[in-house]
Amino acid sequence: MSRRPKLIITAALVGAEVTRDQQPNLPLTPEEIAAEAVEAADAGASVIHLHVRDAAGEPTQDPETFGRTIRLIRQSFRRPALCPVIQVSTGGAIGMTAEERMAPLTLTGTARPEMATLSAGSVNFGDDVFLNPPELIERLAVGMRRAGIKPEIEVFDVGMIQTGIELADKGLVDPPLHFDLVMGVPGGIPGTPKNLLHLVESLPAGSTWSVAGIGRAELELGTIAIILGGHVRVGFEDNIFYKRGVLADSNAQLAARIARISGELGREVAAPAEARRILGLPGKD
Ligand code: KMH
Ligand code: ZN
Repeated sequence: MSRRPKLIITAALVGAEVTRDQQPNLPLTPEEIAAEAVEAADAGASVIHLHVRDAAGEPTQDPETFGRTIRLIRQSFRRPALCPVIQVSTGGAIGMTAEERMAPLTLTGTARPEMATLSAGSVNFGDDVFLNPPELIERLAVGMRRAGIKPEIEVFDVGMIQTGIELADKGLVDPPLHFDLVMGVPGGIPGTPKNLLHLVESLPAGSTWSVAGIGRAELELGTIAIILGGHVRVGFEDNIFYKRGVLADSNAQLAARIARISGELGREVAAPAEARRILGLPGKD
């Protein structure tokens, strides 16, 4: 038990699918997203999984909007080391082109992300299909490698772990690999404890992982991940409720609950500098 690393909490603040009608506290503008990121960080989040929206509140991969949001987040911290790891989405929204999805990888300077998501396969996504053909996966991996951005390999079903391993075998992704086990998407692997154990046992040795349980699986699987020594993603992208029938007040409220449970289970929460160490990212001053 004592060998468990500190817990990395990732806050997935906004996503691409959730609307204000469903969750009135959903942050949409760069200012709102940045404020939500700061609050989530105060509650224990050391990684921010970032999507952005356009002026109409629709998902966009516009690099300027990403850049503005990232700078606003970073400016809110006294020192870069205190700012959470910024992880941009290259999943974007269903139907986006490869070019749109690649766009946040072009950010440089103070807007350069440290991580990006890399979805490792296609999956039915409710009534839609989230398309990730092999050529696109490799293109995204190469783009991240060139930009020095660490991929978080998004796993929506068990075969996608093998795809991540093959990317590493081809030299397109550098070990140690980091996986995010997204569980409970309608069409993907169901969010059950048994399935989580199967995914974790299927990971290559030496990798790090987090779980992103959709809906009520967020709390249940997050708690199991704390016990197993994994890491946890929370936030409105995956779950808008605090409990059955009760909407969450904020992403920070969801992060704070996981931090609290982790503390009760004897596992400290990682600060951003510790998260960078655990994930093998370069440190910041
Ligand atoms: N919005 C989903 C279709 C990611 O961020 O990389 C894809 C997604 C995954 O959210
Ligand atoms: Zn996402």
